[in-house]
Amino acid sequence: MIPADHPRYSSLVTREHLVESARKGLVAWEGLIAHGRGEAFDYLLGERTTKSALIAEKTAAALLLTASHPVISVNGNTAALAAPEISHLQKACGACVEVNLFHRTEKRVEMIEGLLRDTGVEVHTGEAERLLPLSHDRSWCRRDGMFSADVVLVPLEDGDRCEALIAMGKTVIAIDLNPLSRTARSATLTIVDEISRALPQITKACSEISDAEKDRLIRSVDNCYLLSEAIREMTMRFPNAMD
Ligand code: PTJ
Repeated sequence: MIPADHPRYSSLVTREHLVESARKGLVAWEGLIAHGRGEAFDYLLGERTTKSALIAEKTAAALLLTASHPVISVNGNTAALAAPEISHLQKACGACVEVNLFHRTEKRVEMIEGLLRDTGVEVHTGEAERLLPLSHDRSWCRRDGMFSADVVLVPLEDGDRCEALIAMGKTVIAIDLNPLSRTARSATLTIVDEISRALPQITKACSEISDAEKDRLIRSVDNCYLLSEAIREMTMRFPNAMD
């Protein structure tokens, strides 16, 4: 029982939800460790959407809206933390939603697909094949889904699939609170923000940006600049951290 007046109430509720989702088998146990790492970076960010993250979120909307075959990749943590937000984003940008797991079992794939469907997501299913050039189970995907996508949104990713998708010529948008991660550094565009804050911002931008702004944002994508800004936004808080 978490008291509602606890200063870290919402963070504790999220943790309990993830632990419960791991007990059910939807979230991998390793996903709890990944969440802890994310929390640490979010703490440094001040648990807010920064200016540079907002630029990245608008740019992500522009890339998704102008793609010919955009795909949103969903893993256990993403489904547990943000299934309704995935549903809203899919409606706003028309992307295909496909489950792709590192700790893959058929049972987990079915549970995650079930949760997404219950939340209103149109899930891309069908026969998965080992199509991505990876030696682990993230290589499983659908030929007419992620394999043939031009733009892929990968929240809470591990670095090597991101690199593989880039090597395949795809535009990769990562959501990762760690601006130093291999994923963050190898993606075309990285959103350094918490997933449940990032997705609604992308959805909102989908309905707000003009064609001219889309063009401007896409022409000026600079992931190195956005990552260095994210690091600056974290470190500039340090002198005042004890205030
Ligand atoms: O469900 P599965 O089997 O596909 O496994 C999913 C996990 C998350 C376990 C797997 O992808 C993994 O091990 O990921 P990593 O390598 O730990 O990377 C996750 C990244 O996401 C880290 O850099 C974290 O900082 C970041 N992260 C964690 N929680 C959040 C986050 N970024 C945004 N929002 C979060 N809530």
